[in-house]
Amino acid sequence: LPLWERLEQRIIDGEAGGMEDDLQAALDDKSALEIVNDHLLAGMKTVGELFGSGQMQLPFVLKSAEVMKSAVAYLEPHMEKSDDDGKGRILLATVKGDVHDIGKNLVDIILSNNGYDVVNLGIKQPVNAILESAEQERADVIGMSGLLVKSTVIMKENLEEMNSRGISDKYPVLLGGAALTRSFVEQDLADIFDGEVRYAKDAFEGLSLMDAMMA
Ligand code: B1M
Repeated sequence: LPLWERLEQRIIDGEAGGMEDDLQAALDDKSALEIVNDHLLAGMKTVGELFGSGQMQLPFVLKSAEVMKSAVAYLEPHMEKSDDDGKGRILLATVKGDVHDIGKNLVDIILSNNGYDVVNLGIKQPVNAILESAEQERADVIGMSGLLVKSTVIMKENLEEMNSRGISDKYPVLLGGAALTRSFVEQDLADIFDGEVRYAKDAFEGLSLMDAMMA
């Protein structure tokens, strides 16, 4: 296979052997972020389709996810970093009951490389942990990620909890993850939330929304 297809196929096959050589060769022609966006994410998309249609079993999805993570870790030092610093602080978490963190960690990388302080709490974070850390870490924004449909319900509950604690005005909220839609966030959730809640379809929209929220 040609290099670009091979990168994608290695993610689909969960095949780590030879990946670093291919990534290194790819860096001759494309930026690290282009490699992630144009090729590695395409592989993960196929994995999701195969899994969703019953053609791939969970342990193989896990292998693909591990190869994806190590590829991103390999590319990370090659990613462009701005000289900006101290633009604001975001607390990032995958919500309760959800283990998916590849997207959240990409958001972490993009924001960190572009001048934001990121406190990454990790996966399966209950609302109490998120809100307590936001307070302790003096976060400017709370970012929640979730990929399961049930995570969209959890996000709604978390916003309601912020309302009832009277802290919705204190923290603008950024939401992302494949199970969300723009209209669910910008209409349904915006309707029930007393503060500002925004939807980011990808890490780059997350960055521009952070820039807008911190302006
Ligand atoms: Co899971 N999984 N999974 N999985 N998995 C999905 C999400 C699923 C859609 C697959 C499918 O059926 N086609 C499906 C959910 C269905 C649903 O809820 N209706 C699913 C399922 C069912 C499950 C399990 C329940 C399976 C089981 O156990 N039977 C289980 C759930 C466990 C749990 O959470 N409690 C499970 C487990 C796993 C693995 C552990 C094997 C692995 C995760 C490994 C890991 O993350 N460490 C995994 C994977 C890899 C996937 C798919 C295939 C790929 C996800 C991914 O990493 N994509 C996924 C299929 C899919 O998403 N279509 C699937 C790449 C990543 C970069 O994209 O996270 O969307 P994403 O992030 C994007 C944007 O959404 C955005 O930026 C990123 C790009 O720039 N973004 C943000 C994300 N968060 C953001 C936050 C922001 C801003 C932007 O601001 C705060």
